[in-house]
Amino acid sequence: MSTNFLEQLRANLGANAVATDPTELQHWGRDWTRAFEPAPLAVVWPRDTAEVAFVVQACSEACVAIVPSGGRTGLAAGAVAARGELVLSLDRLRNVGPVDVLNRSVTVGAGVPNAVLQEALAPHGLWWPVDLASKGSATIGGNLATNAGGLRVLRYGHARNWVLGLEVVLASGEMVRLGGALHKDNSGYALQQLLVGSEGTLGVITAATLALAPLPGPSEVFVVGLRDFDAAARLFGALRSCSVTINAFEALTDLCLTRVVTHTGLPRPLPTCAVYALCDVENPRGLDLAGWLAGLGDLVIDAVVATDRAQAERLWQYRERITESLQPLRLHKNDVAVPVSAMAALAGEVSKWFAAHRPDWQVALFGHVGDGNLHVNALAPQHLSHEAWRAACADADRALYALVATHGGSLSAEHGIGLLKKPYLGLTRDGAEVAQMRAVKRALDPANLLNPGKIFDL
Ligand code: 2HG
Ligand code: ZN
Repeated sequence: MSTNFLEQLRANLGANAVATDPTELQHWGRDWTRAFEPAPLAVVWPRDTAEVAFVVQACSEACVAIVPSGGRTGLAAGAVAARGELVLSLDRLRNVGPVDVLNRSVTVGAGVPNAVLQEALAPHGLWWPVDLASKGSATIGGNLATNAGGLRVLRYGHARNWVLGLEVVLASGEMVRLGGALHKDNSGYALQQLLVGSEGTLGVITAATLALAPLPGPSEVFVVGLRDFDAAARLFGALRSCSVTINAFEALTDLCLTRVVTHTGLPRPLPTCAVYALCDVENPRGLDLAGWLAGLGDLVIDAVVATDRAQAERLWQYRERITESLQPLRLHKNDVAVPVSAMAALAGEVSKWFAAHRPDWQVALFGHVGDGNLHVNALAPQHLSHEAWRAACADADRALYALVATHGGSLSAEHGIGLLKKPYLGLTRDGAEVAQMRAVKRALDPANLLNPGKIFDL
């Protein structure tokens, strides 16, 4: 069957639109997650929405499962094809439509990389305010399918706040438009929002009409050395009551900073502290930030305020480059959310748990303090075998999610569930809620062909 099926795809899309070469399968069958071995049937690169619809319809007729694929920078194995699925890459859907400056909107293909979109918008004084460290590779389709967050959620919210309409190919192969270019539309359900964050399980996003924001004004960036996450939360509270607009408020432990310094060769920005906060603010009333920080007494151990754009960009690198600096190591990631007011307590409890139960592990804590989003990256000790490490991580995950649940939190703030977090979804989502999710999935994809086995099993 699969030979005929692939021949049919080749005959209709062209031989160079379908690959079965093992190297290609390895490359395209996975995202940034390394916990699963890719094993796709093939990879296909349709050129437009009509070709996507053709592929989905062919899959529906042949009962071949599909993994929709964007820039594959995901961290929850949402774009991993480990069970003979067809990888449907949206890479060739790179059209950027005319920018409607008055409506502040643009329609773009799913395969447009985030950074390419921002370059196209900049001459109009606009941007799409979803700002990710992985923006060079991450695509708009992937950003929407995973409801990407990133470094400016505190000010602008998640990707879902910035989508007006979607063009989607449903499991049947039918193409539908959900929403349009309207900033106000209360005529029935906002189905485009159901697709956002659905991790490719409800439909294949082929294009999106995005809402745009004016390019941010000049900002000031500073890094502050602190005692702990509690001090970071207090600093955040103090900054919130000043005359500045906070674009981002991030925190990282010294292990993160040390890894970035080792990996990038950048000099340390400050003498060693336990925790650092990186703050990016618009300062329209010209508050003297260095003076304000000095006035905070022993809350602030040390601080550096960038004096020009180049230094501001350098300071940002200590935060933006954490993931790439940790990536070469054997590590296990978590991405949890609690109310902002519980963030410091959670960070303290997590550190204590690891100190008591995994004293020989190094744990890199960082995250978006202003969003209550803590990233927990545990580094594998050399001596542990792969199996022992995975088992120890699974136990640590349960302990972490139990702590998160006591604060009314979520086991994924922004990376999604994919395959990686699927076993734990019920720990922070109510059973009745997950049952409703399954009902939606069955209604839109009755044969379970779109990214099956991601988020939950049917
Ligand atoms: C970030 O905040 C990303 O930089 C990645 O969400 C987090 O690597 C991680 O764990
Ligand atoms: Zn993050």
